[in-house]
Amino acid sequence: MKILFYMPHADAAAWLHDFTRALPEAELREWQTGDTEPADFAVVWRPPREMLAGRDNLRAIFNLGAGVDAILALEHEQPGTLPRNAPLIRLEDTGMAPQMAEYVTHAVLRYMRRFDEYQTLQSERRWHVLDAHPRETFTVGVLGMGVLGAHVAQALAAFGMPVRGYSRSARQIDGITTFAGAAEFDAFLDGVKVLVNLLPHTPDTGDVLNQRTFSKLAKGAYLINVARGGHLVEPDLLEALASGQLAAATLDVFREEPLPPDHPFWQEPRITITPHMSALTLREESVTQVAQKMAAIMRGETVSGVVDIERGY
Ligand code: NDP
Ligand code: OXD
Repeated sequence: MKILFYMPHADAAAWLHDFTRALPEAELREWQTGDTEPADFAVVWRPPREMLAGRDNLRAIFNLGAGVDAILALEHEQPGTLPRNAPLIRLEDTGMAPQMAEYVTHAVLRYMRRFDEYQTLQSERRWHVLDAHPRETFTVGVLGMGVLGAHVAQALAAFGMPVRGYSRSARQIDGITTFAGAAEFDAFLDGVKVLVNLLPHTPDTGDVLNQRTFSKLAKGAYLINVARGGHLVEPDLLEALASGQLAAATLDVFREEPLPPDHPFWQEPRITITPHMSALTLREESVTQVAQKMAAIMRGETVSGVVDIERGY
C-alpha cells in the first residue's frame, strides 16, 4: 500500500513515523512538487491542486481535519481536481469533540457568570456582586448537530441551561430541543442568548452569522464562532455590538487567518480572539482512525466520514 502525505506547517517526520508504526507494510512518502508517482491513498491538509489532479488510481483521500471546505474549494475553482472515484474522507472527532466542548463551555460559562464584568470591577478595585443571568433563560443555540455540535450541546445541557440544536435533517438528541431546515431557522434563533456556530462551511451556510440572524436573538446576546470565518459577516458583527444587539463575541476562526494586525476586531474589547485552536488535530488519534479506515478499505469494507461533495460536507 502506497501512501502520499501532505500537511504543511506540521512535523511531517512525526506523522510519517506514526503512520509507519500503525501500518508497517505501507510505503509512505511526503508529497513534493513534481511527484506524480502512483499512490493508493493521499493523506492531506490543504493540499495544492497539483498534488491530487489526475491521480485516478487513488482509493481514497483522507482530509486531516473535520472541515473539507478548503479541499472542496479546489474542486469548485477547477472542476476535476479531485480524482473521480476516490472518496474524500474527513476526520470524525479524533479528540476534537472534547476540546470543542471545553472551549465552548468555558466561553458560555464566562458569559453566564459575568466573569468579564467582574474583571472590569477588579481593575477598578470594586467589590460588588452583579445580578446573575438566570440559568433557565440563558438559552444556548448550537448551529450544527453533527459530531462536534451534538457533543458540545450535550456538554452544555449538563449545566442546566436550555440548549437548542439546529441541523439540516431532523435529529433527536437527549436533553436538546432540536430544529431542522430553513423553515425552522427563525424558531431556533428566537430568544437565544448564546449562539454557537458549528456548521460546516458550504454554499448553503456561508454568511449565516449576519444582521438578520443576530436580530432574532435575545437583546444583548453572545456569539461563539468556532466553525469557519466565512460564516460571519464581519461588519454585521461590529454593528450588532455597537447597537447592543450583541453583548460580546468569542471568535476562533476568521475569513483571513492569521487575522491581519490592522483588523478592526483586534480593537474591539467585546471580541475575544483565539488563533483557530478550539479543537486541534491530534496526531495519535487521527493516525489511528485513518489507518483503521485504510485497512477497512483494503478489505473491501465501507467506512464512515465520507464527504458528500455536492452537499459540501
Ligand atoms: P458534521 O458534518 O459532523 O456536522 C455538520 C452539522 O451541520 C450536521 O448536523 C449538519 O446537518 C449540519 N448542517 C450542514 N449544513 C447545514 C445547513 N445548510 N443547514 C442546517 N444544518 C446544516 O461536522 P463536524 O461536527 O465534525 O464539524 C463541524 C465543523 O466544525 C467543520 O466543518 C469545521 O468547519 C469546524 N471545525 C472547526 C475546528 C476549529 O478548530 N475551529 C476544528 C474542527 C472542526 P445534518 O445533521 O442534517 O447532516
Ligand atoms: C478542522 C479544523 O476542520 O481544524 O478540523 O478546523
